Amino acid sequence: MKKSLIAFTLAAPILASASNLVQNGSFEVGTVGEPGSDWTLSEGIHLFSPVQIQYFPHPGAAFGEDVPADDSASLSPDPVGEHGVYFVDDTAASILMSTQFVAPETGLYHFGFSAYAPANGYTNPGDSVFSLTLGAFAIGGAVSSLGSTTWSAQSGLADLVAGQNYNLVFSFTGGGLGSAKDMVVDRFYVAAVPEPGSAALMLAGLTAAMGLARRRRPAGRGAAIQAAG
Ligand SMILES: [Ca+2]
Ligand SMILES: [Ca+2]
Repeated sequence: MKKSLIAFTLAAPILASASNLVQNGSFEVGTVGEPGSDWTLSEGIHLFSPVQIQYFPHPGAAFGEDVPADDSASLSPDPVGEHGVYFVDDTAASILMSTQFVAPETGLYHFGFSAYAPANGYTNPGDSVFSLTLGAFAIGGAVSSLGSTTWSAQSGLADLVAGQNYNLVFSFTGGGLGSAKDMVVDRFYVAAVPEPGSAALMLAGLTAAMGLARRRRPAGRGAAIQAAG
C-alpha cells in the first residue's frame, strides 16, 4: 500500500506539470499596463481605462459591485489569487491588453482566460465584444453570451513553433452607442497539451509500480484491505 502511494505521489506533479507560458497571467504582480506587470495596454480613444480590481470583499471592485474570485473550470496552471482586470469602457474603440512569450517546443497548446460579466454593467443596453488572439488562432464572443455574474473558462487550441516569439492579445470593444456591457478577466494562460505518447508511457510506469507494490505486499494483508474496501 505504501509503495503505491509513493508511485502516485511521484506521478502527480508530472501530470500537472504543464506550466503557464504567460507571465503574471493571474495579475497578482504589479499593476496591469505598468512596467513590471508583464502586460501592455494599448487603449486608443476611450472614456475608461481597464482597472485592476481586488476580489470580494472590496468596496471599489466594479463600480462598487463586489466581484467573487474566479471559480471557473480553467485549464490555467496558476492560482486565482486576489486580482482580476475590469473592462468597463463604452466607446467603440478597441482596448488591447497584450503580453509576449517564446514557445519552448513545437506542438499543440491550450490557451485561454476566465471571463465574468458584473450585474450592473450587464443591464446596459449596448453589447461589448472580446477576443483573445494567439498568432493565427483566436477565440472570443459577445459579453452578453457570458450571462450575468458567472465566471466562465474561455479556451482554444493553437499550434506553436519552438523558439518563436508570440503575442497574446486580449481585445475589448465597447458597444459604441451609449452604455455597454462590462467584463472582468483573469487567469490568462498558454500551456502545452500533454502528448498522448508521454501520458501513456507515464500511466504504464505507474501501473507497473503499483503492480510491483501489490506483488510485494503480504497476501494476508492484501486480503484484509480488499475485504475492508
Ligand atoms: Ca488573479
Ligand atoms: Ca461599459
